[in-house]
Amino acid sequence: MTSTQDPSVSPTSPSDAVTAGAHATEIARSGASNLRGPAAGGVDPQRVATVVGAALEGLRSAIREQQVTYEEFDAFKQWLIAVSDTGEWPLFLDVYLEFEVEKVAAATQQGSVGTILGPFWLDGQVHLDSPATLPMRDDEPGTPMILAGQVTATDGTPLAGATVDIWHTDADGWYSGFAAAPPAGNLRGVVRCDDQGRFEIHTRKPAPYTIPLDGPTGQMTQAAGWSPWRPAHLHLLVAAPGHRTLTSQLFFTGDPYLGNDVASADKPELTLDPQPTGNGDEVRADRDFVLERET
Ligand code: MBD
Ligand code: FE
Repeated sequence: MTSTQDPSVSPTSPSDAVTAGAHATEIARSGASNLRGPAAGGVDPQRVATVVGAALEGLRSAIREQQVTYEEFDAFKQWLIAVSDTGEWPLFLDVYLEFEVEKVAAATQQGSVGTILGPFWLDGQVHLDSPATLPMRDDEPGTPMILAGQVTATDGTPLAGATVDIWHTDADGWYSGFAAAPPAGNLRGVVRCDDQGRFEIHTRKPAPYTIPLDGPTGQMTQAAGWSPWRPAHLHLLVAAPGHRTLTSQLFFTGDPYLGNDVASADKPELTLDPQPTGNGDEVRADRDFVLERET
């Protein structure tokens, strides 16, 4: 890591790509964010040759087709170095490639549709019993929102031991742990479902999110004229003993960035349409999850 930031400490500048990047890099380096199973341990040389060979051939064919110049090749080198220097590999990889890996994984999975994890999950958050209110500031901005539902197995059996690990931005688009404004643990928690697998989570509606614009991932995105925005989303890990953990996100009807997610992670099945509860400006969305039995 080239940054001198201590990754265990929240960054102090909210839009600082380097501090957010350093933290995400440290988590990825430790393997803590590998939630879909341990590394295969030992890489098959034939697989290396096949996959790395195909990836390199993709780049070589871009050079041939686009007649890439030395000037462009040198700019590419400098950009790659900047991605390392800012710790943005997790951000870049999760924004531009993870959705394709998720599609490969999803093709052999049963139960609820999921999507990518992204770079901002944190381990070790507070455990709460349902109904739960996520940790938040006294004056937490945004529309009060309830997410409620039930976790079942593919045969319909309620999963009593289920947990819903949830994390999302505040109403200004900042993630706790990666930006200065929200305190540690803000709008993050692991909610234990009741004996019928039911959960009810009280939080605030998140805001659309732009990837950091002061780092190489955002700068490349803008240089290409692409949108750096993600639609507002809740991140979820839905887990139960003996079942495959579902990694998902939930989006909101009417969001201006739906269908134009820089991370290509939004899916029609994942859209919520929260309705007023009549309690002030509070809204509520209901969503059930189905988990596949582990084989
Ligand atoms: C995010 O908030 C996110 O969820 C992903 C996948 C990539 C960048 C920022
Ligand atoms: Fe996110």
